[in-house]
Amino acid sequence: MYRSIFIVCLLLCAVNPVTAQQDLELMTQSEEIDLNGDGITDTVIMDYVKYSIWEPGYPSRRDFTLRVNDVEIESSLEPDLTGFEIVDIDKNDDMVEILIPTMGPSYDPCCLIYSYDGENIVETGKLAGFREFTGEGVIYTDWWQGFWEATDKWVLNPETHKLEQIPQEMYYIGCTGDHLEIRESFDLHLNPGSDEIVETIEAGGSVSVIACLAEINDTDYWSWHLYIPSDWFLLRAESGLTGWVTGSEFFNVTQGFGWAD
Ligand SMILES: [Ca+2]
Ligand SMILES: [Ca+2]
Repeated sequence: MYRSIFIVCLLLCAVNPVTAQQDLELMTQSEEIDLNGDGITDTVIMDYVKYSIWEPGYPSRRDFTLRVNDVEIESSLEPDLTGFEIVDIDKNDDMVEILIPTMGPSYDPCCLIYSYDGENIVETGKLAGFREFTGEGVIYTDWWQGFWEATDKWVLNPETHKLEQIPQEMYYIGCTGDHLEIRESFDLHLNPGSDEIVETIEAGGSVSVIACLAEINDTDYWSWHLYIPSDWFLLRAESGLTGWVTGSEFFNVTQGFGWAD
């Protein structure tokens, strides 16, 4: 058994002479700071792997270990990890937080935020998109959705010390639609899911994209994005009327969005 594994490893090395050991750096970042405001300095240590060259088959470049004093957790985040930052979500409380950022695989920033309650490392939040900290317990995020940005508000719950997303009925888009080309006619509906037609958009016409129905639930937020065909979009016709159409229908008959991931 072990001999077989050894032979396979030798073959792999022969196929790929650049070994993981040559290209990865084991990184450690540490900082001494009072995280929970009890007047006692805490020791924060993060271990992660940084690659100068990464190829399929290498160990994960997403995994990290975070230690605060004698408590340790393991987790992962989209590549590439660059260490941690200390942030202060709410300057009115005694705690500061540990933020682990990445720019994601396609310049889509995301981060994990942790706090320390004196005994445990608590996952305070996991945010996608560009972040704006108010310092008053509120973080705004702008998450790129292919041709627009979804803005969310996150509020720190002082009791659980976790970030809670403020629900919205819909996301504002505000795309004027001047550059859009409508190739086939389609209908605008009174409500999402309604059979009642408000207006028909003819081929060659134009629309503005006002908003997108926010169909996000707590458990699905991280994987949610715009391209789910059942999403409903609120459009404004040239006539001035507004109505709803599904993304799958709208995108099928319209060109010019300039999609970018
Ligand atoms: Ca402390
Ligand atoms: Ca604070």
